[in-house]
Amino acid sequence: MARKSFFCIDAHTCGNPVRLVAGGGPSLSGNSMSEKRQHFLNEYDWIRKALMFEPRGHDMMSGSILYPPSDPENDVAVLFIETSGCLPMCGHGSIGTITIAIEEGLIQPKKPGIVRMETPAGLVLVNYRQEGKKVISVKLTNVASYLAAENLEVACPELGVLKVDVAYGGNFYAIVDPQKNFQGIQAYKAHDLIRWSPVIRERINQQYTFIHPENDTIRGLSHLLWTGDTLSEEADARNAVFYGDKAIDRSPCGTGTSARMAQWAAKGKLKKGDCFVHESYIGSQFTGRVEDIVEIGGKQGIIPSIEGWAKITGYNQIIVDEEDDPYAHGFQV
Ligand code: PYC
Repeated sequence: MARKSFFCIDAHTCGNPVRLVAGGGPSLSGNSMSEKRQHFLNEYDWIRKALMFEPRGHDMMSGSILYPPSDPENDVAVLFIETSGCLPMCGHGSIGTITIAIEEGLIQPKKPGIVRMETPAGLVLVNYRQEGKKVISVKLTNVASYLAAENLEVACPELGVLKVDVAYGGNFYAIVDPQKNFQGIQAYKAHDLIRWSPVIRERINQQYTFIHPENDTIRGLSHLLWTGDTLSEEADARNAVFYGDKAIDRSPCGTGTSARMAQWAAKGKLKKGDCFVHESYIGSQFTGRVEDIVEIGGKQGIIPSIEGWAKITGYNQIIVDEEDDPYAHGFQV
């Protein structure tokens, strides 16, 4: 059938888009969300491209599809779809997805206020708060996060050689802190970061290999987290997270916040129980917390939590007609 229809519920988490595909998603096989992600990537990636890229989406577009959990103890499984691919884990995507799923009655958690959510990166425990029908906050207790490498040197166009740390928080992040050749995000425009980031990402991936110690389908540096001065006094830190080919996260980025907390914990700047308020490029905030210290792949890591909010923006019946529309599967410029 050439004409496909997807019922999507659109939202944003602290400014960044979340498009939950509530109808029309494909059935996937596999014994875990990680295996189902591989099935999707092999056979259905056109759905991601059609719904995320222009003309139906845009550079920042990000979304999810819900599946029944593989373990009946859990409440739901989530596939993340984005302009950058199918992320193992997405923090802002999870906060938006849970907000939509609860407000719209798409899932019925076994215990009100708690969702056990399977993701390709592992189990994420979600606590949400409601006022009436509205979900007012979502807290994710994320997968184990750790600092993978420190002080890697990479040449950045225009800026020169930069030192970066690489940390995992559900995706691998190169963290660029202010230093001799980089003054901090306040000193540059978003389009400068967007111009430099893919070059740095490619150079780091050519020189170094990052593979998750417990799941080798999670590999490669996908995101950059540039840091700089905060806008508000209550924030501990601010970031501009680059993803895909042209996106700067409008939210403080859940997996990026987890990676940065792991970096700070490894450097002794955060300890168990400490909170960490992370500010996005546009000034929206997530509250993070170091919930626990754990071992992962022979390294000391943390279990971070991230709390934020999301708002539903609309209902969207999206048509993808391969026979009628030359841009049915989207395009990138
Ligand atoms: O919130 O984890 C996140 C995320 C990843 C990419 C964009 N946002």
